[in-house]
Amino acid sequence: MKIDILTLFPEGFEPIKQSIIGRAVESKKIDINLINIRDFSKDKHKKVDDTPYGGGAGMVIKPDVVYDSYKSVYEPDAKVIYLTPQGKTLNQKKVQELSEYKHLILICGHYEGIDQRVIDEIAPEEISIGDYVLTGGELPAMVIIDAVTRYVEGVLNKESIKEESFNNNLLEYPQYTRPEIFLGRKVPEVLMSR
Ligand code: 21W
Repeated sequence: MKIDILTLFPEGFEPIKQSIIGRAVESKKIDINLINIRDFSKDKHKKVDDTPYGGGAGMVIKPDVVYDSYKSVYEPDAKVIYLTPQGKTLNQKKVQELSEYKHLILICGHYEGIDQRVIDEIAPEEISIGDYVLTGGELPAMVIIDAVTRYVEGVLNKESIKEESFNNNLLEYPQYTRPEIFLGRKVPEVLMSR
């Protein structure tokens, strides 16, 4: 799976190059490509945002820089997603659905967001990771990559994915290992005969 990330803060993505995802990247199961939206500014000061029409606080990312960065990675069968607090909340079903694509393009917003016209043009799917306010779409993009990568062939073994089958997971039970007694607390008797 190829994952392109359009962002103004590509440095923020160092953590995903670790652990389970890092291994997936090394074994070429996942190809993560960071695109700095700022590289597509035609402005001599590399300006990418401007004040909002209608007034209000903050700045809005200009549509043309986002569109040009998108065109640099676009392919007809790519799934394009805009990460925004206004999006539909991510769940395990959506994660599984996204894992079926060969190519994801994740667009990270910041400030007060991206001009809606370019979003309407290129990304009909808007996703949030939950009802709380973050500073941008970078952490949400990493959450999606982490969750999706687990389904990509070979990253996790098929058994652990089956065993997990999220419903099952929601009813997860507490786990115990040795020692049998810890700070005076015994492992539940029902588990001791197994
Ligand atoms: C926070 C962007 C607040 C925009 C005026 C009218 C992506 C996120 C984000 C952010 C606003 C996600 C507006 C859970 C999140 C994200 C930064 C304000 C715009 N201003 N999932 N409308 N939480 N956050 N809204 O914050 O980009 S996915």
